[in-house]
Amino acid sequence: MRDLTAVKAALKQHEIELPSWAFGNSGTRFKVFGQPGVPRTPWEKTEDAGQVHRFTGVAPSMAVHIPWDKVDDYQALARYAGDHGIRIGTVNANVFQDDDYKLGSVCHPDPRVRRKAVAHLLDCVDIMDATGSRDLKLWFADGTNYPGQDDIRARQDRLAEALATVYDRLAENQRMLVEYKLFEPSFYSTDIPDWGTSLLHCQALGDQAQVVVDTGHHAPGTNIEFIVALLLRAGRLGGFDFNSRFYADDDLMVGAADPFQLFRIMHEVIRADALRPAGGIAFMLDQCHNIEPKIPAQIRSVMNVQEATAKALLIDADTLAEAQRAGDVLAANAAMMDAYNTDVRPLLAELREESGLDPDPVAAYRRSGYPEKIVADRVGGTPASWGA
Ligand code: RM4
Ligand code: MN
Repeated sequence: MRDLTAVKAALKQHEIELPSWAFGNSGTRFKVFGQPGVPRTPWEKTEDAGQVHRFTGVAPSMAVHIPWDKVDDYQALARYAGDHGIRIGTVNANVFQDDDYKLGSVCHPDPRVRRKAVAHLLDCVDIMDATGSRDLKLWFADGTNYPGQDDIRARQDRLAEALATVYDRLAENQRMLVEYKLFEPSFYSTDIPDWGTSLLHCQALGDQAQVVVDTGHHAPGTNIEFIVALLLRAGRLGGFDFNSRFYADDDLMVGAADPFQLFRIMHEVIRADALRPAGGIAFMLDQCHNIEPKIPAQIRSVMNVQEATAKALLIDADTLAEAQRAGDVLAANAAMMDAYNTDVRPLLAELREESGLDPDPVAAYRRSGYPEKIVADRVGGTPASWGA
């Protein structure tokens, strides 16, 4: 068992980034069920993200998605975030929701469409300059549905060229996070389907290009912590998009489907001493709350990450290493399981009280009056939605 003061200190500095889109309405391709009180603007999303930070104390930034969060004045948005106790985090580019992108964006066979996509990515870097954001997150819906539809190698060449153009535009303190996803919306070939493809591109670009691991973007049964360990070892893990999956890219609350997997991932992060902000890992949520209320779902998600992290911090590293050296399979596994089976909720409640927070963030939010206030205030206008 590790020193509890050290465990608490590590948890206090662990930061989790919220996605602006989690506060808007979302659904499947079958139906979006609207909820009352949903933000209509990026400003209102910022207010809601501020609430999550207010009750958890560890979610001081909100990622934006462009153009969903398009505003006239990004410096003003950054100031507004500051007024609500948070900052604007990662800028997510969106080159998948325009008719032009039917056959892809940066990999599209038509150079005109590629230029348009690259121009958007460069605009996103301008936004980063205005908001003071460190990271540009790139996820491409590019791929093909049918064998022969396009040339796989040529698409990689186009991708490399576009990435290099954007990489050259980054300032020294800015990074490019390259995300991968196994399939969807393309079903035959995806241009960045896995961490290997992402890593190859990042290595060709330079140190400011890093891989981002979205936990929902793998085949069932994939050992994600192995990928995390390898990327950390190579100094190429830029961050996470945390969420849970049962089947595909479900975007459910992190730690809901497989809290043990989250624990194993956090163990690799801690093993690499990458939990602290200086470790350079962006711990982001990438989720949609289709049927559950959004702000408490974000609070719950942050708590789920904290719980998995606390358990991983409780692993007795010396006992584990000793058992591994001795080849004692059962003792090594027991060192992991003892930590995992510890109820860390009292420890986290104590930690929150020490930081002047309510020990039960969801209950405190429910009592705060904010849920009723947004329902009463946010009448009229168009509720924000995934894709708007
Ligand atoms: C993608 C990917 C991106 C996210 C969008 C909404 O599947 O996970 O990170 O921004 O969805
Ligand atoms: Mn993602």
